[in-house]
Formats: sequence, structure tokens, C-alpha cells
Amino acid sequence: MTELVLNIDGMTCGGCVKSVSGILGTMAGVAEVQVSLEEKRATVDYDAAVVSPQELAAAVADAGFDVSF
Ligand code: 9UX
Repeated sequence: MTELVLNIDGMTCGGCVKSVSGILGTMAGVAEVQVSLEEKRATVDYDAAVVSPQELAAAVADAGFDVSF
């Protein structure tokens, strides 16, 4: 398992946290997701053989957030 920290701008309430958790948590290859509203980031444990950091970031960006890693 590989860990990725995504810096996410644009999360402003608990609903956003749920959205981001849901998006990442349902992606193939993702084992665990922790999202912090205060720290504006998501920590993702994922299988690098299945999904890439670019794909993980793009999925969150598609939902309207500003993502970098
Ligand atoms: Mo809260 Mo986030 O009303 O997309 S859910 S700001």
C-alpha cells in the first residue's frame, strides 16, 4: 500500500469532506481515506498497481476542488 497526501482547496464544510471521502473511497485500489477539513488535505492509502496519484487527484478536481500533491 502506498500513501498519498492530497492538498485540497475549496472544502468549506463537513459536506465537502463527505464528498471527497466518498469520491476517493469508492475508487478501485483505494484502501483507506482520511480527510481533514482543517488541514485541507486528504490522506489516501492505495495500491499503486491499480490507481495513480494523478487519477486520484483528477477525481477530486472533477468535483470542483483545487487539488495538488
Ligand atoms: Mo457544504 Mo461543500 O454546504 O461542496 S458540501 S460547502
